[in-house]
Amino acid sequence: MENQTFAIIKPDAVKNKDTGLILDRILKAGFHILAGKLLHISLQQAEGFYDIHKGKPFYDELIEFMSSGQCMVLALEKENAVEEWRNTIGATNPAEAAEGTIRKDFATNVGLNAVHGSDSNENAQKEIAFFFSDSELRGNQ
Ligand code: IDP
Ligand code: MG
Repeated sequence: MENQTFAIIKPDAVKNKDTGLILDRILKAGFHILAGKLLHISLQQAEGFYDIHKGKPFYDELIEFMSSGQCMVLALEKENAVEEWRNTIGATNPAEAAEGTIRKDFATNVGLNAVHGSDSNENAQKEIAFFFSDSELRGNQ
């Protein structure tokens, strides 16, 4: 589906009490929140979710960070959602993120970078299915 993407408000942002401000950015940017919940994922879940990064130098640090505290997972809807959300969050490294992006305003560094965004429609669907059940994704229908 081209109108859906998957987002995470990462543990750094939740700890910093930025959840509300980031949800506000999401809504003001025109996304509809189809589903969302606060979770504290296990190391094993983080490994499964970030399987594509296995072997990279930052992998161990990444999965430890992602399982270090609560995060908020979100299924978002908007036309051209994947690209729109990537534009809203900005570059992976906040030092390179454009003005007004979520990472520019809330991230600490390239690892602790406040939010996740899917990189393709295919991965968006996989990531949504990783965290949400059918009933959680039913919305108002
Ligand atoms: P993305 O989140 O912008 O799609 P990816 O390259 O897919 O970036 O990396 C996934 C996550 O891994 C990043 O969001 C960040 O938390 C972490 N990460 C990426 N590159 C580095 C790095 O060089 N050092 C530490 N952590 C990194
Ligand atoms: Mg990525």
